[in-house]
Formats: sequence, C-alpha cells, structure tokens
Amino acid sequence: MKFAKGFTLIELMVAVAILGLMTMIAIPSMGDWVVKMRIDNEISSLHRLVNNARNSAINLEQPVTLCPLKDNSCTNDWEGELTVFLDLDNDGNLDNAVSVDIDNDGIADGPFAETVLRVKSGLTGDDELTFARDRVVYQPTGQASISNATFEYCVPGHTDKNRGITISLRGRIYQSKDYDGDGKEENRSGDVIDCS
Ligand SMILES: [Ca+2]
Ligand SMILES: [Ca+2]
Ligand SMILES: [Ca+2]
Repeated sequence: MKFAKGFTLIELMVAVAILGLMTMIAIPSMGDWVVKMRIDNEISSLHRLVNNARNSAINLEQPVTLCPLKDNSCTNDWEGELTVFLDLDNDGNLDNAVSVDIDNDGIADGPFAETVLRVKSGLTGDDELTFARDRVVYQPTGQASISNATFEYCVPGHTDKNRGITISLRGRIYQSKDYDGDGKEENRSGDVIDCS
C-alpha cells in the first residue's frame, strides 16, 4: 500500500505564494465590505429615526421634530447627535414650559414640558451626513415640514458607496437607489448622492 507523501519544499512555497496572493486580493475588498456595512447600518438607523419621528407625530397627534439639538435648539450639524422630540409649539426648540391649545378648544393649555422621544448618536471618523435644512417637523397627519429633501451619507474615498434618504412631499421616506445602473445611487429626482 502507498502512503500519501508530505509536502515538498516547492509545493510549500507555491502554497504560501498562493495564500499571499489571496490575502492581497481579500484585504482591500474586506475594507470595502466594512465601509459598506457601516454605511448600510447608518442609513438603516437614520431611516428608523425618521420613521420614529413620523410615527410619533401620528400616534401622539402632536408635532414632532427631528434635528441635531444643541443647547435645546436645532442646528445644522447633522453629523452630530440627532434627536427626535415632542415639539408642541412647532418652533424647533426643546422647551420645558410651553402653552399650547392641546385639545383644540380655542383656549391655551399648559404649560407643558416637551420631551425627547429618541436619540441617535453622532458619526465617528470622516463620514459625512448632509441635509439642506436644520430640522424636519412631522405633523400629526404624517406630512413633513419639508418635501423632497435628501439626507446624503458619504465616506471620503468611497464615493461609489454614497447613499441617501429622501423625505417626500407626503412625508414618506425613501432610500436612494442606483436607478440608471451606473454604480452610483441617486435620489428619486435622479440626483446622484454626493454630499455637495
Ligand atoms: Ca418647542
Ligand atoms: Ca385648550
Ligand atoms: Ca446611478
């Protein structure tokens, strides 16, 4: 009976060379994969956050605001922490005492404290998130204060992976897609997501 022989030195060298080649191919695509995962996660959590603002406004029957809050006022720093809060007087500020006509009888009620409903932590590293406004206000009807505005998420050096979320006229939320098949995603108006 013949026994299988062990590796010769040549075979071992060839095996090591092949392994090295595979690693060289695998590492860059691994980096791409990590970036893609990060973008997908951020887009998903942003989508959930906007959805939460919309559903809260509908369920609570009060205006709900989503924005980057600083000193309890909305700013343009969309890469920072984002907050969804009950904005009873619809002014883009988180107030601790507002008087509003909550039961629509023509007489102001309160004062009420506005409350934080959900918070999403800010971005880390060089990732970019842009939005043309300083806030999104959802009404109890589910409609937003803005229409056809797009959140654009970009990672420098990975422009082919840019993704976005558009809020439509009716307040619905749409993720970007590669509509024309050129490898880059566009919003519903056909504009490429580029954080510009
Ligand atoms: Ca307010
Ligand atoms: Ca009242
Ligand atoms: Ca495209």
